[in-house]
Order: sequence, then structure tokens, then C-alpha cells
Amino acid sequence: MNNRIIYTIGKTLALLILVCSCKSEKKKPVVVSEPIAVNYLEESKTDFDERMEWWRNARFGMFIHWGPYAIPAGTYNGKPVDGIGEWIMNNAQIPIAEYEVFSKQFDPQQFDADEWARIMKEAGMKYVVITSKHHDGFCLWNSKVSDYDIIDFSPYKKDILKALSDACKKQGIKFGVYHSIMDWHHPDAQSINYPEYNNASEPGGNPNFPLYLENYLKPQMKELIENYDVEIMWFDGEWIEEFTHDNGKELYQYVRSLKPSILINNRVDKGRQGMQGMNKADADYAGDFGTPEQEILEGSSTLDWESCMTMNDTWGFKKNDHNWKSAQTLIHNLIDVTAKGGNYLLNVGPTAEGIIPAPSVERLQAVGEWLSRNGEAIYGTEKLKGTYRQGNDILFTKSKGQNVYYAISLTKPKTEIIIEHVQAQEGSDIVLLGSSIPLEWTYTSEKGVKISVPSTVLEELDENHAWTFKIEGNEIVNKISE
Ligand code: FHN
Repeated sequence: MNNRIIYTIGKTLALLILVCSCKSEKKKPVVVSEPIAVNYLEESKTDFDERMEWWRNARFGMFIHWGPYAIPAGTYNGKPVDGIGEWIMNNAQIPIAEYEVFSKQFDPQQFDADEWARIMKEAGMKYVVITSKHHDGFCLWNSKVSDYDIIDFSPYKKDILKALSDACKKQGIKFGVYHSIMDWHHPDAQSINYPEYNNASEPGGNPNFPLYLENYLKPQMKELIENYDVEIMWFDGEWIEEFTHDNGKELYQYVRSLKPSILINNRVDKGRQGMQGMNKADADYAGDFGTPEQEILEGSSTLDWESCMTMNDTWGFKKNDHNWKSAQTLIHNLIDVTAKGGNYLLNVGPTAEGIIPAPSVERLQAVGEWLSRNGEAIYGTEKLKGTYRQGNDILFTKSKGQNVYYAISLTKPKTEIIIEHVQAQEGSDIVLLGSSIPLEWTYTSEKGVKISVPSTVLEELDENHAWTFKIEGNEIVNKISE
């Protein structure tokens, strides 16, 4: 059979198939998913490192949990409610209609975005992540797809995220938002994990989680990213059964497509291993960094990670939670996280009036003062190749791109200190950060760098929390001794 005949038959067949399929399209619409222009899950290491660079250098950010839960502030019907403050709706089994009374009372007249940004700046924080919507479903911005927001539902009627985003920009602080996938208020977002909030759109109907994702959560992503210059999208509430690994990968792609430079935590998908926060290795889970919660990784990791922690025992404000960590604990946490190559996201829970609690502000001021003298050992540093610590009290960081090492002692040095993992450059000066006085030192391969620390230098430094030795030289990767 000659080629021409074969071509004609083939063409006729193709035409027939096309006509049939068109007819079937008329009967049932075929959703042809848009081709993904870019597959953000297959980003090159170079592009990934470039996108993460500012965040890795920043090291230290403020977490803010704020919403109507600050009104009950841990007490309901006159009784204290156990658990973290922002969970009071669930922990006290408050029906939606009753909780909405708090949302209608949420009127933070003392909120001053510029004051909050000043507090962050003076604390040495380089970015902020604020709850745009927590599990209770209340939105702190003017959402076009919801009336359950600060403009339409509360008496305050001003866009909190807009004010804070603008104030942070003035201070050079990167703006990020926390967003809960789980939503106890939206009729289609109900999860079987929380049947008490099963108020599906149609009476007796079933919640339609995919509809919530497509018609509510994703449009809100678009609003937040397009209107508030969001640099970090910090998801949470991903653990509910209705939200799948495929949902997670798709949501990651969608958010990156809205702003390719945006950073997204690993709670966008299903990989997180509980409060330890890092992804399981059994699949390709989406997310740019791991999220240990209320804990710091035991060791370091080859992956990016950020420990989020509270200053007391709650994220959202609780009027009776006075269990504040000391400023020294917060500073030591920051040093520990940095030496292990992570970031530290430290939480504040403002009051219903819009005030960051004084104990939080006092601690942030102390951290900021320490960073004003020792910041070069934190910002723009990387972890050492060999180890991050010597014994229990000395932690190491390294300036990126320079042979400059920082040995940070968590206890006040005696008149002599030995640093084992760095060989000081011959003829170089070793100083304590905050002092310009060069310290006497000798080096032996057996012992390491032996530094004399005169009491006069310590007295002049008047340091109370952690002492940083700045050493030019090279890392000794094979440890001398632990
Ligand atoms: O349930 C939330 C909790 O309220 C808080 O937002 C923390 C902070 O990361 N995340 C979840 C608990 O893991």
C-alpha cells in the first residue's frame, strides 16, 4: 500500500477521533489543567540558594500570633482554659456563633504598627511572620472572599496587615504571613478531626474541602501576596486528613507562581515529622525550610530550618501566663540555633488592645543589646564544617566568605580560655566582640588557641549573657578533643 493511501487513512481516522472527542466534550466538560509554566518543585540548587540567601543571613525573626482569641485570653465563662491561647475556641469547645462574639469585639485601638516595627528593629529582628488567619478562621486583612475579617466583621475596620507591612518596609524588615490551612469557621473547610465545627454550607450537607481550597484559600493567597508584599508564606494546620500530599505540592506551585521569590515553609505539604519539624525522607515533600517547634535540632542539618518558639508557654495572648523565659535563655537559643545553621523565629502574643506585653518587650530589648555588640557572629554567618560546639559552653559560627571564626562562650570566661577547633592566623589579633583590646594568645597543635582574658577587659565589657571571641584563621576539622 503506497504511502499516500496510508496518510489519507491515517488523517481520516484522526479526524474521526477528533469529532468523537468533541461530541463527548459537549456532554461532559473536560477540565484541561493549565500546563505548569514553571515546575518550582524542580528548582536548581543555584536558584534555591539565591532565593534563600537573605533569609539565611537574617537568622532572627519575630513571630506574631494575634486575633480574637486575645479577648478571652485564656479564660472562658470565668474559668481558666488549659492549652495555648489561640486554641481556646477548640479547647473550650466554643460554638462558632459564640466565638464570633469575640471577633465582633476585636477592636485593637492601641495597635501601633510603627511601634511594633521599632520593637522588632531594636531587637535585631530582620523579618516578621504574623498570623493572617489562624485556625479560628478570622482574617486580619480586608479579604475580598470573606466577610469574616477585620474590616467587615470587627468594629476596628482598619487593615492590620497593610499597616504592619508598610511599617516593616520603613524599617527594612521583611514581611511574612502565617496562614492556617485548617479553618474552624469556613463551612467547607471543616475537618473530621474537629467535627464540632461541621457547619457545612448547605444544612445537613457535607463540607467540600477541595472547594474551600480552590475558592477560598487560594484566592486569599493571591490577595495576601499581591497586596502586602509578602516575602514568606508560613503555612500551618496542614495535618488535617482532608489536606493531601498532592494538595501540598499543588499549593506550593501555586504560591510560587504568584511570587517566584517567595519563601514557603514545609507545612505547605505533609512531610513534617511533628514538632521535630523536619521533613520525612520517604517522598518529595514541598517546602523550603523545616519548622522545629518549641525545640532546637539536636545537631545541625544539611537542610534549611527555623525553630519557632514562644517566650512564655503560649503563642496567642493568655493573661495568666507569666512563665517567661529569661533573656539569657533567648540569647543562648539564638546562638545555639545559629551555630547549627538554623534560624530563630521568636513569638510575641499581643493583647486584644494591640499591645505587645511588657515582659516580651523587655526581653527583646536585652536580645537587641546583645546583638548590637555581637551581631556579626550571628548575621551572615554559616556553621562550621566539623562541629558547632566545644564542650557544652562554647559554640562556633563562621563569617560567610571570610576566614573569620567566632567562638561564643555561654559562660563568663576565666582569665584563660582554650579554643580547640580553630587555628588562629599567625600575627592576627583576637578580640572579644564589644572590646577593641587585642588579647594575648598562643597556639599549639596539641592544645589549640590559648587566650588570656584580663579581668579588666571583662569588667569594661560588662557582658552578662554570652562572650564572643573573634578569631581570624582556619577551622581544624579533625577535632583535637571534645
Ligand atoms: O496549632 C498551631 C499553634 O496554634 C501555633 O500556631 C503553632 C506555631 O507554629 N503551630 C501549630 C501547632 O503546631
